[in-house]
Amino acid sequence: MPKHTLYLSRGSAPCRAVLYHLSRISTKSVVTEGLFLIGDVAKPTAEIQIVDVDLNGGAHVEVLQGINPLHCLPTLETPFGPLWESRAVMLYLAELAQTENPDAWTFYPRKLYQRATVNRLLDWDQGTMYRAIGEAVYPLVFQGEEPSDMKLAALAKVVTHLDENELSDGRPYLTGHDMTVADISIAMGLSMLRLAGLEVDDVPHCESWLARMNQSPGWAEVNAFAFDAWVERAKAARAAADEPDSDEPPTTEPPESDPTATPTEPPAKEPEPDAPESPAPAAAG
Ligand SMILES: N[C@@H](CCC(=O)N[C@@H](CS)C(=O)NCC(=O)O)C(=O)O
Repeated sequence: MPKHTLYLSRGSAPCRAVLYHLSRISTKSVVTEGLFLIGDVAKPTAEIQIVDVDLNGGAHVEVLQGINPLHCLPTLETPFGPLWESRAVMLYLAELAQTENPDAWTFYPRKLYQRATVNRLLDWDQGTMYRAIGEAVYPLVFQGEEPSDMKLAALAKVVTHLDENELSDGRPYLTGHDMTVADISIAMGLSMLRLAGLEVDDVPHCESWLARMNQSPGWAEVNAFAFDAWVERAKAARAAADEPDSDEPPTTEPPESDPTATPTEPPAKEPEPDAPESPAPAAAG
């Protein structure tokens, strides 16, 4: 049986996207223990084992560095070689599961135009949407730097695009009736706004879609593992910084002893701003 190892940090949005997708396409998944089976439970065709990496120089970081020259998470070790970039990992896992699990087709549809639309949304997410989120959220969470009006405007623009152009006909999911990897990747990215206490106003379709995603089977479980606690710590740090006699910036430090702790530095690979003060490119219309 081909064995795979998925290296991740459970607070990170791209890692949570892969973990959630995996939990939905597996025939058996034990999210907390980090074991996933693809195919027949009695005779699985693939097994995926999760390894929690502490990017602050702790657990398994040297193993990761030996596998992935960029040492970014998530990284999937396959029997054929290593694979990284969360969206590519999700598509690999979708293909892996599809031969055995017909339900897995819905997450990466077979029909030509639907599949191309999922690819379009993932490209837009990687190049535009998550970049705008990261530029507004990461400096605030890690350095206590308030996002500039330009960054907030860029963030509002991408979320408004989703609301007005992708979801305004009331469709339950971005490509229609079924949840795909595009919904998972984009919604997990948007969850990062919770970390910074940021909201975008007047996006009712987007809000209903996000509420639907939040209520999906297993969504809360994946976020509960490390992300929800991180959100609470970030909230407490902001509240402490707002105290009248505090001059501390509201940054958050996950406890060092937490093996699933989220990195205390902004991710090196995502977002990748060209220039600190330039807004994300205009959202695709
Ligand atoms: N575009 C990548 C981004 C991956 C990324 O930036 N991961 C962060 C964790 S959220 C990371 O590994 N940062 C540490 C590093 O790059 O060394 C993806 O979607 O997988």
